[in-house]
Amino acid sequence: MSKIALITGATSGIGAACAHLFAAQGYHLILLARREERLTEIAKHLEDKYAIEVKKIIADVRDHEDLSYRLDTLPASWKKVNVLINNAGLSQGLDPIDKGNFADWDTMIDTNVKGLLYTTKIVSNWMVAQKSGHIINIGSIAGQEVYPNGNVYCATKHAVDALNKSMRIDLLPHGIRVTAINPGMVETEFSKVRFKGDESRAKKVYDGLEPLVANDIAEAIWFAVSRPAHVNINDMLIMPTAQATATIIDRN
Ligand code: NDP
Ligand code: 8X3
Repeated sequence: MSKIALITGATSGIGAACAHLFAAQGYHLILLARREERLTEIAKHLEDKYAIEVKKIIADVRDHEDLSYRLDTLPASWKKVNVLINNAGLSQGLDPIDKGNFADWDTMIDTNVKGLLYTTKIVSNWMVAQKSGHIINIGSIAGQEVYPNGNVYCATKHAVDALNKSMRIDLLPHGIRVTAINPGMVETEFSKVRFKGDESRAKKVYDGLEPLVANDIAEAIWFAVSRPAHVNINDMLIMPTAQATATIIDRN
């Protein structure tokens, strides 16, 4: 069997772009997300276009029992995962700490931190057994800086940065590569999700600048993955040219 990539959050944005790019490179894919119809559509399109095989996992990364069950019951040949892309994640709301919403905080922490941990624990066991693999953790500029009202989302991405560094240490004896990819503004469904479906507020985030597109990040991930086996890219911070920091943006 050729190489296998497992991508979480594959129904949209960066995860969907990675699915396309890795399929084009001949990888078989395990695609994971909650929206079944979309995942089925993407899987079928990639199988038809690239003559690869796709396993769909309809799952919520927050539910570790269900996640473990679905991943553990994959056939043994599908557990020979070469690349795990820990991409599923989201922001909910943009409020000062005193106005924050408990449910939003739980959703972000449970998805961005705990979901990433659950997936990593399961898949890194497979990688340890085969003594190889590459884990890509999608962090953010929000994991390098904080910005007004970003509080809990920024905290989750700082946690991803810490976990990326920790994984690199813990998995070192097993020949597993670990890379954080930290994007600035990428126009995906991210802002629509953050503002809970408010499309006009989401659109304003990208007003007057050329943001990154999901494929820019997929290409950076592919660069890291396609280095020779003795090379590990520890992290990459990738910004739109018009964005210097989380908050310093050149808008026309
Ligand atoms: P999108 O909203 O376009 O995609 C998010 C993906 O995550 C979807 O496929 C969604 O699928 C999946 N997802 C969300 N929650 C869960 C869950 N509980 N279980 C399984 N899958 C889930 O956003 P992006 O592509 O922009 O986001 C991808 C990653 O990139 C995130 O970690 C985000 O924090 C990070 N990022 C984004 C930036 C940006 O500006 N866009 C910048 C820096 C980092 P479904 O709803 O079907 O489950
Ligand atoms: C997403 C980028 O700047 O909205 O991680 O936090 S930002």
